[in-house]
Amino acid sequence: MAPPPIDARALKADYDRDGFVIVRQFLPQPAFAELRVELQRYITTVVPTLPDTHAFYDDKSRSETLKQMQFLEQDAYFGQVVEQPQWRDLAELLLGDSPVLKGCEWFNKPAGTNHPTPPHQDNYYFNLVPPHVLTMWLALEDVDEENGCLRYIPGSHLRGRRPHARSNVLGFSQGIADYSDTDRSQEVPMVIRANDLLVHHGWTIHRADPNRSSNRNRPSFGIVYRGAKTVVDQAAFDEYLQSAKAQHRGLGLNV
Ligand SMILES: O=C(O)CCC(=O)C(=O)O
Repeated sequence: MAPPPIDARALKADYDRDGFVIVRQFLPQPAFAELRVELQRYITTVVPTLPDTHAFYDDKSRSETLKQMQFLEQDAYFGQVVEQPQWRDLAELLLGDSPVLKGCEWFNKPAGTNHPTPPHQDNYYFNLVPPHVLTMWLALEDVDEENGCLRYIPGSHLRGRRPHARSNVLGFSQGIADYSDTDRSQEVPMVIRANDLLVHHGWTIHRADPNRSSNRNRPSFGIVYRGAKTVVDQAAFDEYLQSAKAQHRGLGLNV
């Protein structure tokens, strides 16, 4: 079945107001099925050859606990996915600028692991000015509160940067330092189906609980685009990198 047409004007208005949007059944079914097959190919044949910083496990001795992959765009298949108009046109609409690839990732919460996503803002990691950067997060399975859906705070992208501190969660080195009960009361859980797409702004506060289900993984495919007019605040970025490296060393990774 073809995906429903996108109402561009309404989507942009929602994104500007809330700092996130949901696009239901984003990819045509054959493209979605192919993406899942290619991810499985990558996990089976490429991940075993990668350095520690490209693929993170909850427990490296158990391959089923793979929880995050970065730099997927270096693979020929995913390198062409990130160039497809399906993704880039939506990014351009929401950014209001020409999209430049920032990275392509895979996030999982394997069933039976205790892997929370700390509350954070992506642009705390990226340090882009102006903050015209977004993350597209495609659910590869159904996602709900039990298996660790994302939770957004609507409108938080309009209130700028929050203080972050180093977290102990591999893959998410920084979390909001003063996250409060008021913040929690404003969260909206993103309960979505496989092939639904979330897009969030670089300042949108989000987090996720661990996967509390017994047998349902929570894999997702992510692409980050920045606007062509953005530049990196180098001093802030260097500070972030030092902190991320210190975290990796503390967690025993080869960096
Ligand atoms: O998948 C998750 O739990 C976190 C993903 C995330 O934080 C992001 O894509 O910015």
